Amino acid sequence: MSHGMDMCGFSGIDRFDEAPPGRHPTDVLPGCKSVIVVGLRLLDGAVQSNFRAYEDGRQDLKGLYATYGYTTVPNFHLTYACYAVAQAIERQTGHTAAPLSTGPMTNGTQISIRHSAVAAGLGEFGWLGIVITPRFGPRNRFGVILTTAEIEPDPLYQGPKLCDPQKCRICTDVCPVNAIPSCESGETRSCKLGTYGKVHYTRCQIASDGLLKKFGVEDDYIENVDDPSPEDIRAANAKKPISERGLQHHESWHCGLCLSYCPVGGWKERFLDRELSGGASSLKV
Ligand code: B12
Ligand code: SF4
Ligand code: SF4
Repeated sequence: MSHGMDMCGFSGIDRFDEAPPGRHPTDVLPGCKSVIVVGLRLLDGAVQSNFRAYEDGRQDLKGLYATYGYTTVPNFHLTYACYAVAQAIERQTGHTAAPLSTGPMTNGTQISIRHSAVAAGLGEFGWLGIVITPRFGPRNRFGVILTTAEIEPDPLYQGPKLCDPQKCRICTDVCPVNAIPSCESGETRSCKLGTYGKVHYTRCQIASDGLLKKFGVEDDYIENVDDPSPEDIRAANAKKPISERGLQHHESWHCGLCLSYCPVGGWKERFLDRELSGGASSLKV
């Protein structure tokens, strides 16, 4: 927490039984006994730039979300906090500690951070497929440290249920590429840690990576918008001029609308009551 984090939780590796091959904590750090997860809230001031972009037509302001709400600063902030925790563990206990990548800009993926955050008791899966916490809804990002030290685990999140997709379907409705199924469709992913909507990730990339003009880029870079393959996404990203790629290998900050409009975590007080958003009905995309 002294490194600017808002949350921290601990899990034993028994909660990762269902991880796919290669993605279990012990596949990354042999002898791993504990998974530590740190979490960072997103700035309301950064999230609201998505409302400026998609309610007020100010696509030019999206750099604010890209820089302070997504991969640039939050991911590096998490990366440095994970590094500090790992150094402290190795210096003070002699155990091994491996801080993991927090996202694409910090070089790849080792294990599922979403599952780790739920396993460490920080929140539950929201229907939108990412982790929602009582204080910030889905507006948080997480970092993971694996260690051979045995640490007492936190209980799984036991507070009131945060997401009821049968009553709320905001994430499904605001998604501009229909990547989040409706609750009635029965399209889910499920494991012992929870159930959530089966998000169509390559469709999400059409919006997140900004592959169509309506997401504020210069051209329509993709034709197959219904069921793009990972290869279609790669080819579309490769067509973009270097001026549209930002600091990352390719952009992926153009959307985030599901995260921005989810009502959990005081959305009304933070955004509607302060007139930072007119609500999902004001969306123009
Ligand atoms: C690549 C990526 C994307 C890609 C592809 C998504 C995907 N495949 O998950 C795209 C660009 C689409 C994307 C979009 C977004 N992302 Co993203 N993304 C990632 C990243 C870097 C890797 C995901 C991945 O490949 N994981 C590896 C595979 C193995 O894990 P998985 O997909 O989660 O797991 C599946 C299986 O392998 C298996 N599984 C894997 N491990 C385990 C373990 C157990 C115990 C079990 C039971 C099962 C299991 O179950 C899953 C379902 O099949 C993660 C960071 C990370 N390392 O997890 C962030 C991450 C998931 N993204 C994040 C965010 C915020 C977003 C966006 C909101 C960004 C935006 N546009 O503004 C959107 C949300 C879209 C949505 N509604 O889900 C955050 C979520 C934070 C949170 N609150 O939970 C993460 C965790 C980054 C972070 N450091 O915080 N993302
Ligand atoms: S980030 Fe955008 S495109 Fe991706 S699932 Fe969320 S709302 Fe849909
Ligand atoms: S927008 Fe509604 S349905 Fe979607 S995750 Fe948030 S609370 Fe659940």
